[in-house]
Amino acid sequence: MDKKTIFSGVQPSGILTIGNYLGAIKNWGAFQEECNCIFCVVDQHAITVRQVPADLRRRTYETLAIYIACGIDPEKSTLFVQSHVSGHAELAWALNCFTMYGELSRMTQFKDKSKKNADNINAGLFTYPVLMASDILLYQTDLVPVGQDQMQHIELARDIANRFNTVFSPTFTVPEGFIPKTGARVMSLSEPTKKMSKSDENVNGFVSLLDDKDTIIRKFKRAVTDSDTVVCRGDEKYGINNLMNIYSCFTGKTDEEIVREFEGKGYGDFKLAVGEAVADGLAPIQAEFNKLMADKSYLEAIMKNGADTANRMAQKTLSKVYRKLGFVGRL
Ligand code: ATP
Ligand code: LTN
Repeated sequence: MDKKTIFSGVQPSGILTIGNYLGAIKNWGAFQEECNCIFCVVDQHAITVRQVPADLRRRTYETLAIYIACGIDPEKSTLFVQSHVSGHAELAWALNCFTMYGELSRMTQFKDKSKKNADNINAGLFTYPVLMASDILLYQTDLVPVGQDQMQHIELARDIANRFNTVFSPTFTVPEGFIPKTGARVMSLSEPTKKMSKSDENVNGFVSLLDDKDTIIRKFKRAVTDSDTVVCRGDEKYGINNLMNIYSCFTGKTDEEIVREFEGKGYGDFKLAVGEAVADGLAPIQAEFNKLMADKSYLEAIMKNGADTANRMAQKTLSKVYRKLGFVGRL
């Protein structure tokens, strides 16, 4: 049987958080042995919100270095930068014409980001899910490992693929989302009913993969919790539920083990333990990241190689799409 194709990406819109790590990147590596894996730094998505150009450029390198530091092996997976493969934007235009205004209006991320960026509700922010569908469909992707918040976009990508396949003939593989059992939705430390986000203006809400140990421990100590004192889950104990999820992801411990470990102890001890577990878990990633960032030419070689491979795959789908649409092939 043919190998399954896996595609995913993260925007270089900030330093990646433990939410991006637990919800997405940490789960990518497991597919590398058996599947055709493609991981992209989606810089074209990032400009739907204003970026400082120099920061965007630096973060594109950083995001690639983080992928590798988190265990993505450039020898096994294709790693590249979205704007290096023009097929993404080209397919997005075609698929825009197969996506309905009403569908895009229902996207939760669009509604949230419109509220946050009320002075810049641009057309790119609105059609962002079409570019994401193009990223996925361009590679005939079977599986898309993402956090919970992206499932709505994947559903839309499926609808667009099915629509195109029905109007013409089977053209796109209809992709499925893959969500981890724990860590699919890491919440903000300062507002635990909100998703942790790398572009949150309150830096205490997120833990970045590059935060040092003292910062990590300080952020967990300040994490908002409830007025109870017992470390256990509860319907309204959003902060503690979140910390238990994070602790479990970094230590592999079950809920029962965590409850037993902190019996008779308070939230303070628990928060400190979570901070230490996260800092210890991130230390090897940070060491590897620093090594990679010191060798830009290595990162550039990976980008170049990845873009060549991705471009070959992308052109195959794109020419099929153009033919079906009735475009005269380039002479
Ligand atoms: P931004 O704040 O710029 O919107 P973000 O932090 O929400 O960014 P994205 O680049 O949009 O991150 O997401 C990259 C991947 O990380 C996606 O698969 C997404 O589902 C996952 N992800 C993002 N935030 C979380 C979170 N809090 N918990 C779990 N997964 C997450
Ligand atoms: N929209 C995603 C990032 C993203 C993505 C993708 C994820 C862009 N293209 C393709 C998976 C597959 C987000 O996390 N905001």
